[in-house]
Amino acid sequence: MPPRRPPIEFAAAITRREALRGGFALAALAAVRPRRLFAAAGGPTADKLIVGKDARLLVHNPSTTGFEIETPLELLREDRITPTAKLFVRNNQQPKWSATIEPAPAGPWNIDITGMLEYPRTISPAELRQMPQVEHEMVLQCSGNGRAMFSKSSPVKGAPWEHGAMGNVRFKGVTLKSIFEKLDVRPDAAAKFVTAEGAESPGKPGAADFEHSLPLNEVLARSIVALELNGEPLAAVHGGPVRLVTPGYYGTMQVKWLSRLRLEAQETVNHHQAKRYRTPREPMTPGAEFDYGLDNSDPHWRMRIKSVIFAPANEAAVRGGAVTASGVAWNDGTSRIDAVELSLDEGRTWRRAELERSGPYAWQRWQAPLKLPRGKHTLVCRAVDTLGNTQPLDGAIDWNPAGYVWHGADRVTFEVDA
Ligand SMILES: Nc1nc2c(c(=O)[nH]1)N[C@H]1C(S)=C(S)[C@@H](COP(=O)(O)O)O[C@H]1N2
Ligand SMILES: [Mo]
Repeated sequence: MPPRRPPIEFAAAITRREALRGGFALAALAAVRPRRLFAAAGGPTADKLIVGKDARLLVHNPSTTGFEIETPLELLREDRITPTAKLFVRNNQQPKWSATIEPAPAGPWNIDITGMLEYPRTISPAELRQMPQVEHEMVLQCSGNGRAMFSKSSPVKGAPWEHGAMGNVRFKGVTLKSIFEKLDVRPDAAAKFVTAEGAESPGKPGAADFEHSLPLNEVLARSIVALELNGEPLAAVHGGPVRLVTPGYYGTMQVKWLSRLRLEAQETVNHHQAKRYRTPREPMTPGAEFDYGLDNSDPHWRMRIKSVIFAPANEAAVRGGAVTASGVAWNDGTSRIDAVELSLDEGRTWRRAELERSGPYAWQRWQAPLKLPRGKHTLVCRAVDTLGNTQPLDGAIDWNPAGYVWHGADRVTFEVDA
């Protein structure tokens, strides 16, 4: 077990008067009294662990064998593109030199392409830099994001991420398709998966090395080998010099420090692919156990449709009756987000929020003016896409032992003062 963070001591809560005097960055956010105030007291802050990270990030796990660091909603909602300094970090294992948002140190690097092809190929970041580049604005989200919500029905294992194991970023690089064309890679007909390996070793001796398999057809349609993040050379902590990036897929599949791609007929039986980062196909009773196999569970490939409320903040006190609710919604990019729907009566009636359109893999930002009487209110939010995918009102129906792929309708409770 990785060391868990010490119990949180909350910083003194900001009073409403102080917040108003300071003036929140977003005028729409009349909400104050955030439920949680940034990093745990006592342990090292994110800027001490990773050069260039924001000190206000929430450190779930400071272990140098695998950081788990979350972006509090209060920070996440400030930007359309999440700045690299604020982006969450989730490592199962990590190279020693990677604890910085600066680029990876210069030095020899190769990506080998092996497995089911006539003979192995190799390509370097320098060669990739000479090739045509594409850029995707996209959600990067850990499949454990929202895990804390499952624990309300029955405890789950893993870091208690709230909504901040995600960000909306820009990755730029070379498509896998063009790399295969340039190197004349012709996978055997029986090759159905690409297994991606990072260059780093497990943090603990004997532990399984991190790797993941993705469907070959999707990789050829979507994936890039990324060289840049948010317009800069790819930050070392986020996988620099090169990362396999498949827009619309969960974060765990976005393999950092990419060193090898294996063409294979089956998903790898590696622990991280076969026993972790999967969800049972059939609904479970909360609290029950599950023996993961390749054919009774699904790997965390395409993201499920989801929306999150950024304002009002949960448990906020909101001044006056006119409140602008806002947030984001996204899916796996296969179909368009058709609507973001809001309810103030626990799902009996819904109204549509206004959507600001962005690229297929990016957050679609939404907002809605609400006129509300004094008193306590609960706002529920769900997204619907053109394929008819939506979010369950009670996300706990997807309960699973490791608390993965939460996508329940989001919900905040707040108080309107006169
Ligand atoms: N090589 C490597 N790639 C990795 C990981 C890792 O431990 N090693 N962790 C994965 C997981 S579980 C997630 S959620 C994302 C997190 O990406 P970030 O740290 O850049 O935000 O990276 C993924 N890629
Ligand atoms: Mo993850």
